[in-house]
Amino acid sequence: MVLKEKREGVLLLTLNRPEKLNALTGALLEELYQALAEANQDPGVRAVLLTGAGRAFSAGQDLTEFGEEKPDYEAHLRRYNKVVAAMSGLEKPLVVAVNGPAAGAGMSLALWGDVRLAAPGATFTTAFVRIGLVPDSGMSFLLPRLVGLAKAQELLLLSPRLSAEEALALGLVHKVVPAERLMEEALALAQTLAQGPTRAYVLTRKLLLETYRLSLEEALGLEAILQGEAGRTLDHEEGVRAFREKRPPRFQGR
Ligand code: LHQ
Repeated sequence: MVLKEKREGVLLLTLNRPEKLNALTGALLEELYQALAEANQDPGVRAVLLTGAGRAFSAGQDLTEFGEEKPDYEAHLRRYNKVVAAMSGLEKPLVVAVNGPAAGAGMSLALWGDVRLAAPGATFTTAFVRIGLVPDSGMSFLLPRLVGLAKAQELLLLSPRLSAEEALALGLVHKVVPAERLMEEALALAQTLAQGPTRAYVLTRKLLLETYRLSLEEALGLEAILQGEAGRTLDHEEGVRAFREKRPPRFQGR
């Protein structure tokens, strides 16, 4: 259900239920969580790339998963929240290649990418209210931060289906890439990040996510703490040395 492939420092994860538009089930979420946990453990993995198999990225929760035995959604969301915690706290940079429709929690997962590319055929719809639900998987947290409150209200309450170009204009994705080049370009980008100062990328994500709950004073304090941490990495030493020696740096992710 989640294909895993290592390619030169990048772990490529592919949501693989193409016949169901990669709709999310408890089992798929668990596999995704395990794959992210493995990425954290594996020093050979310096960046992660997430995409979907077939014509969709992910249609969100598989609406046929439960039948008559519908679980308590509050309990079911623990499975989602575990994945979101693993993505937002991933110790490697995360690139997402949105190859097709992303809906509901599928859209939420896409937005957790540090860098998000999309094919022209990608579409984005929050979908939750269409079936009488509220945003989840971090969508209520991330969407207003990415697009502002007014646009988030529109996207969540009216659930339009945005094209890749509209998503680009809103900042939901960073770049639209022709479909036939999407994976090539996403992989090249992930490999570039994989060769970079990956600790600094991850600490930067942490700072950006924290800004929303910190006062200026606290944010300055956290910057100092994390700069202290970054300043103790070999990558910082190497970056400065390479700058002095006028050569490209060789970062190791530590
Ligand atoms: C699907 C799905 C799907 C199953 C399309 N499941 N079959 C919720 C509940 C509880 C707790 C946890 O959190 C959540 C979070 C959520 O994610 S709620 C939101 C769930 N997702 C949706 O409501 C999205 C529903 N799907 C769509 O809006 C569209 O299908 C999208 C935009 C994904 C794709 O549109 P199209 O490209 O036009 O494809 P389609 O609509 O024709 O769908 C193709 C097939 O896929 C179709 O089946 P069929 O047998 O008719 O070919 C759909 O029924 C099936 N499918 N989404 N989530």
